[in-house]
Amino acid sequence: MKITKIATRIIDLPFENTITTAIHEMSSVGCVLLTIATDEGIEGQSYLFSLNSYEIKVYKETLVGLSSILIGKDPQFIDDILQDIWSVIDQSGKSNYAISALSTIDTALWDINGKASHLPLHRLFGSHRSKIKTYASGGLWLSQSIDSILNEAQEFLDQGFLAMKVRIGSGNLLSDVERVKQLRKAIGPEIELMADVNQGLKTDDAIRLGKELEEYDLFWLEEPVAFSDRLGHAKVKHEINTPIASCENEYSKHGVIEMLEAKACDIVMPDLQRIGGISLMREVANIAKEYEVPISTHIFTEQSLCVAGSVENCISVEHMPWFSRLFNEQIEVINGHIDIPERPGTGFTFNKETVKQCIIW
Ligand code: SMN
Ligand code: MG
Repeated sequence: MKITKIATRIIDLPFENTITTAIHEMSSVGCVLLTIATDEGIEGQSYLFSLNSYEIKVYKETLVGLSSILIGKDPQFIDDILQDIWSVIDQSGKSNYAISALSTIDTALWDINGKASHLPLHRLFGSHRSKIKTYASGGLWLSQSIDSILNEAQEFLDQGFLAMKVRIGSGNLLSDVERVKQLRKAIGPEIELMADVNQGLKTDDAIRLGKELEEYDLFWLEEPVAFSDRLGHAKVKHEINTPIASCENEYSKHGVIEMLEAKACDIVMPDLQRIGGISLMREVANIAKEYEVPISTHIFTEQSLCVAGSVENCISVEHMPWFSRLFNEQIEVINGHIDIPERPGTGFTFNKETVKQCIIW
């Protein structure tokens, strides 16, 4: 098999409302879609996204540039191809754009390999489970009022979720605690509740907040301080009884290893686009396993399911509905779980209508 053609398109998926976290303000996600075509008619598909519009063309050009390495190569020699890309990236200093492009190529190559073997990727890798726990993450934003998050929490329960994540880290301790307190009261003790600080606090304030939140039995407290502050994470973890989740902002396995060595988190949250695609997400899961630390995948719900289905220590996938209209196949949440798709490759293919409606370049 030979790779014959690379196609990229930029689309923008608008949100109904502008939403915020401690550090983000978002009204849409810009995506670069990648399709890798082969002489056997098998196509691999994947995407990357940007939370702001000004970077999206940088991502696209980086992806186009690095993808040109693929032309004429056999996609089944996936490791060799990735090594070629790594050697280019290594020389130019491993920018986050380049790693995102590599990640996207990796995922599309695995998609081809799954389809060529007529296997869903979790079966190609070796299956660990046929369904995985998920939690509602497309809501409970910092920009919403308490009434609005309480209504949304009820909607999540009605949709079949048994876990959900609220954004805090506003800088106002009382208001953060009130959000969690009201939510816990509304959803009851059985539903898992996580809170994401999105790096919004300094260590002492994060410890203070974490202690105040202990009585609301959070399943985890996420990114309490700057992602690169290993020591700060470790101090918060040491001082509070709630597990700490982090690593969504790590662009290499070495960053994750540093976090694990520093005993800085209890749950590793690899992000498909940042960590190096399916290959590196699986590798990082296995590294975390050596430290007896579980993973929970970050955003990229659809395309992370094959990892969740094939590594032993994955406890959940984040349910982020932003990209669902991009795909022909839809995820269903049943009793708080998602079935790992049994379709070949990643199991998700781009919906032509959505692409046509949302294309910007
Ligand atoms: C998050 C990251 C990026 C955009 C929105 C929300 C958040 C998460 O950190 O973990 O979902
Ligand atoms: Mg987060």
